[in-house]
Amino acid sequence: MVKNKVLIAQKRAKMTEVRSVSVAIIGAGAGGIAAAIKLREAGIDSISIFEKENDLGGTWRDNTYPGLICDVPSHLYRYSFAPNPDWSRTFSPGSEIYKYVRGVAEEYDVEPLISYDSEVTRLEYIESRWHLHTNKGFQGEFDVVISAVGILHHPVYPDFEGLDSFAGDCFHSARWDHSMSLIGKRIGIIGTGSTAVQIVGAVVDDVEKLSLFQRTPQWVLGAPNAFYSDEDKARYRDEPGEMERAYNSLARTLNHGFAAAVVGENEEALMTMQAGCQQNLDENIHDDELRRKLTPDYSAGCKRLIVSDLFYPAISKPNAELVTESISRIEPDGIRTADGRLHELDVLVLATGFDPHRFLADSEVIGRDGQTLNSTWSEGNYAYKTICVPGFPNLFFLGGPNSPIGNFSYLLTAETQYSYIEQLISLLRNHTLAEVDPKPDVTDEFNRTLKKAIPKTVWASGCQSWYFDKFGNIGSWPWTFARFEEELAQPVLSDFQYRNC
Ligand code: N01
Repeated sequence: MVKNKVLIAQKRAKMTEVRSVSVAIIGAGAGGIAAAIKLREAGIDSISIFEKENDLGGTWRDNTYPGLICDVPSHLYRYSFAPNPDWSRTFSPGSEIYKYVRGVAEEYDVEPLISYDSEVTRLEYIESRWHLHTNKGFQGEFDVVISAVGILHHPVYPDFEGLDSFAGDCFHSARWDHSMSLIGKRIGIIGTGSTAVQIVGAVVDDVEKLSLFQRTPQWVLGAPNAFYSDEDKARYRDEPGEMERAYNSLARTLNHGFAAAVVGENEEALMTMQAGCQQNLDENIHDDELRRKLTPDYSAGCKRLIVSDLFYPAISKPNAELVTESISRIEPDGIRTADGRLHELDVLVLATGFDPHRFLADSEVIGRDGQTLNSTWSEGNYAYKTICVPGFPNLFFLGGPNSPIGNFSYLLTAETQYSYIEQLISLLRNHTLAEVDPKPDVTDEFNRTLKKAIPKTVWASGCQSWYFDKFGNIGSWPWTFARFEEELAQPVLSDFQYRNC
């Protein structure tokens, strides 16, 4: 007891020595919520979260399409400080993850920190402070800004001739219209990424006819999605050590197997993955012509790997059709393909993905010397170790350029990045520094090394994917996840430049 009192007194004394800093977080998704919880835990009280929508949860708020399942195993997809014994299945439904993220935010009382419907339109660095403006007219000053705007967030809309003329219901998969019933309708789905594959599996039995418009076939791993029994959940609840062991075993398999394979560090795992996808295709698609159409001409893992044991059985059903003729235009009654055929539709779903390279592109971000972030990134986004950019002091990114965005847990990535950011923030707090940003030459060297590593990744082995930006750069971490954790364990202080208060 006495010892505790001494410790608390010491902690208080220490707290009074530190400079107080205010932090703005942009985005109330899974990353922003984690940052707020951890900042508070570190003793920072002045935290404001700006969220442009009217709810928290990021991707799990936006995506509500039928069949939405996280392709990262449930027990890996959790905050380290909030393990969850109650996941229902190996891969959790999106609604369950939304509930989990919301539950954590409520438990840690994060919601009062959030300003909803508040889009950050401008950030300007003036005399060691970020001047932040929102679309609601708010103006405030902060010592630190953390961007947690997410990655798969800006829907990509295809620009087919006549898209606006379609007479039925038409929406992007991330803007699902739940007011509409699919029962007995003719549905067209454009795209064959994870989203489209999950929708196909979920809706095929409800609709009269399903037409899937494929531009490029994808490799699909057929992992079963088993339910956890009540006994499993009770065991995880009663013996947290066991849940931790399950987590560690999954992390080892994913990070050292799959993640090492896609960056060219585990040839055997890559071959196993390829063989697993091929086997899934061979065993579940019995029609030779359909199998030919569904067979990719690139390596498994080149595009982000799809996990589904429902897709092949669903696309083989008599009311489903895989359309591989290219789309000529959209007409009021449906889609006209290059062979002249009109595919009549009542509903058209654009499962055409997201632009993961936008970051803060919609805000005007003006750095220390008056340069904008958009001009700094005019030939492609880059950062020092995914976290920060020279000339933009005290602006830190969760999920920044070249973050690991393969089939990983974004929560783990964001927490790893956060703890690195927290160490930089403590430099500001403990050493009365006004600003910290990475040195330009060190940042250049980091990005030269990164670019050299890209060609040996499977993503660069001959396919097109959302990993590429418009300049042809691959925006993912080209090394192992273990290296990501190592590089972000502790900042190398000599890699940064500082200014005193
Ligand atoms: O998007 P995608 P997604 N004409 O970009 C096609 C994550 N996710 O929403 O391959 C015709 O993968 C495009 O064709 P092509 C997951 O990381 C996570 O499915 O470019 N087709 C492609 O088939 C995933 O990787 C979960 O030739 C057009 C599709 O649209 C990421 O989100 C669940 C076209 C887009 O596929 C994105 O997946 C679901 C056009 N003009 C998704 N434009 C989780 O579990 C695009 N396409 C967390």
